[in-house]
Amino acid sequence: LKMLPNQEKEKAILWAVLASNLPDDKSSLQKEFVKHVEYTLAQTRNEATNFSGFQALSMCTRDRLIERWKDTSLFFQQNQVKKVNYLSLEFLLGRSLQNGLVALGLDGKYADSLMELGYKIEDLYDEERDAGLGNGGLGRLAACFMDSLATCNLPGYGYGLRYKFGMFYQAIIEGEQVELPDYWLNYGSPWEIERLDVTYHIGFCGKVTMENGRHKWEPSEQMLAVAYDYPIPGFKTYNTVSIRLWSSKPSDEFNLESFNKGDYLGSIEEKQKSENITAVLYPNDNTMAGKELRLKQQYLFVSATIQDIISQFLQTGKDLKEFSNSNAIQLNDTHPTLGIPELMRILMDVHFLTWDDAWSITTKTFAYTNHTVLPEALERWSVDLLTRLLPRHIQIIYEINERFLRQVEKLWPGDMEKRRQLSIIDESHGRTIKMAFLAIIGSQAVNGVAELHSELVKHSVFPDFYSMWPEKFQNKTNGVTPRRWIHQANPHLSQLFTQKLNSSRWLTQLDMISDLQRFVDDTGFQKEWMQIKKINKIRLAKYIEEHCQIKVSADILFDCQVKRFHEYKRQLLNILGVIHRYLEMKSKPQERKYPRVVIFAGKAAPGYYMAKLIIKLINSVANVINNDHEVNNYLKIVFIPNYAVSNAEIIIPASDLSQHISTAGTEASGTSNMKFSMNGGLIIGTLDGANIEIREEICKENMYIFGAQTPEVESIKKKIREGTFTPDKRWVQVLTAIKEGKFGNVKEFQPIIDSISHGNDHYILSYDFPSYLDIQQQIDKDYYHQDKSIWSKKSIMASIRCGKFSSDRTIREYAKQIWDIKELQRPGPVHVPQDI
Ligand code: 4GP
Repeated sequence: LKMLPNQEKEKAILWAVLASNLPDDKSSLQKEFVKHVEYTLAQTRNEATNFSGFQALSMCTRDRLIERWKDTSLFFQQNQVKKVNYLSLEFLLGRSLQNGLVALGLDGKYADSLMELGYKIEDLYDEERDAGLGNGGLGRLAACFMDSLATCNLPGYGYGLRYKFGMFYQAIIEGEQVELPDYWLNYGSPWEIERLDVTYHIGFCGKVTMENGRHKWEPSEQMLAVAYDYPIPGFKTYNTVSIRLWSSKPSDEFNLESFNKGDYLGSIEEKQKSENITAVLYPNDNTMAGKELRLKQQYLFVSATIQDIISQFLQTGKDLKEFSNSNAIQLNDTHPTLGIPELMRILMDVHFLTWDDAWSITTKTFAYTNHTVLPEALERWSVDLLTRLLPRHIQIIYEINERFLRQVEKLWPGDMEKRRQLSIIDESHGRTIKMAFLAIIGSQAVNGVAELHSELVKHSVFPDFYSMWPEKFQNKTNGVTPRRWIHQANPHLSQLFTQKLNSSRWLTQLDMISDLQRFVDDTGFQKEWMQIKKINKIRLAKYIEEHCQIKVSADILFDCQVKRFHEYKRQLLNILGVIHRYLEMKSKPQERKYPRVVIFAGKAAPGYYMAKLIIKLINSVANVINNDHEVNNYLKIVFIPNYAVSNAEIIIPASDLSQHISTAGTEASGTSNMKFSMNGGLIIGTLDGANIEIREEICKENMYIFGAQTPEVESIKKKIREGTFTPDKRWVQVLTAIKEGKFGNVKEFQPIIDSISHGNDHYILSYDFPSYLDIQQQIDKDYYHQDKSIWSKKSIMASIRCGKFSSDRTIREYAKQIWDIKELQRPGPVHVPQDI
């Protein structure tokens, strides 16, 4: 300031005073709130509902977040830090109000202030609709990462798409999944800041010409991408970052052809089509949807994002050759891989860099995270489609491939088979582009999301790439944010941690909770621990009664399997186990002694026939068991509809046991396993994904492991295929019960039976079934042991040894080992010094 001329100095001071420090005494909080009700919503006290209360409180919160966010961005700019740009087609954010208030440290104050105005803050929280801009694990991981970036004071921004229709709403009608559109933006989102000043042109189709020896792409379709910013607050820090989501809009350009034809309405229709591009989230998890619109989404996304990153970079006045010293770009799976040829195109065709310079920048900038080994999820796009939509990009991809294959030739001279296997272009069934290959070739780092998965990525999925570039391959075990998944979801547990540790620092240093191990044998502590579990179970029982009209007792074991429906996740194994339990209880009354409620929740992709049929089977079995008066005090089955972030926050803290039972080697990591464990829910699981690392941390006696291990799976499959494996008789009994029609229409469930009989059982359910049942028996005995401390101790250990699974740990590893970015904390609000 001292350097500025007087007039400028005065202006700067005035701005600083006006812009900083919203007061947070009770009366100011109330004033702000009422002001938003009156002036933003144009409502009076009498009109204001809980929903308006939610809107007004969100706007109060948002004002404060914006202040922090702008200060943080400016601070990062001034310090010229390197930042990460996290590109993800999914951000499963859930609700933001409570999270925002907690981060501001204002949740308690606002609760009091609003109470006086006649509102209960929890009721306002409940008015918020989930932002469901993601399918499952991958999208929720991105949301946890944003929370951790902000909290760890790391310079980073998320980029994504602003879908008008998020993840569909799942209703269960007559036992079947019905998908209803999620019009989440109909009531507006209080969190978004529309940036009409931040728009980019996006082109499609057209032709490529040469001009002065350079390529020039003249797209025949044009549209705009408009930015919407969502502030993401850090916890216990002033730092606030953001996610920038793009929305497609028609551009102002005229289409002269339709104008000439006098086709006015036709030209409007054309323009309208561009709005559709970001209209809907594709509801597929772990599978690719090969639709043209999806490819357009991907390109619009990366084009707007790369243009934005470059434009911000150029504002610093630096030379483009410095680009990768200022920016890292992380690809959350292959969905944003077109960013690689897009950066190449812009560097070469717009900024006239040579191929070598552009390639050197690109490959220093990008890094790729793989989230699945399932072949059906590995993206491939048809060469024809790409050639039509993105004629310049296909040229660049060919060139990348040519140059890469020359390297292959050097390493494996004359080996045509290697060349064929490693080519980005797959010629085997129609010509397709293997996006993962492009991502690996264009990236400086490639990582899996749990140790086992990263090993599979190296040795089974991309072995030749690993042998070419072993140094590129890394592991980054996933994590989850304890702010949402403990503090917000389980307030009583959070309080207990804070009270016993004498500090709330554990919320940003989760490792600290392992100190609580000194209480593990303390019966007072155990009681308190189990009391909290009970409170959470009562809350869930209430939710179940409201949403499923089923009464469950909070005194019995709550067993949850909540996740996307997929054959590899084996919800089918679970329900077959339930049928076995039921048959036992029916035929042997003495077996009616270990009561349990088995809870399912999760969505199936609308086009995934088997997954939907498994949902139907679960509901049919539930219908029979829940209505069987002989056993229904001992066994209940509940299917909670519309699994989403907000009801996960109720389900997870209430579980005694949760199931993570994928076929070994199929679940890349899993993240709900971490959430359940942190909240004191024991895991029944296979040695798959992050289960393995959880077991290492919490010790094997605190986890129920069963089933085949990854190296055995192939030979087991072979035996099953060849008919040399004989299943257990309990397996045969269960299948017979279904075939006899005990659970509804036999014909209807025949495809399920077929999928696990006649040598078909691809996910080896029949093999793992006996060990699954055996370990379930052990669980019953442990849970209902007369020595209650047996279970309490396991539950405590499962939670307090989970420090490793904070996403803060994960994000710091990415920051250090992949992105090379440094923590930088923005000091709190600047008080304007008196002497200026
Ligand atoms: C998921 C994986 O299935 C899950 O194991 C992992 O925890 C999660 O990503 C985050 O890394 N994959 C997907 C997907 O959601 O669509 O591939």
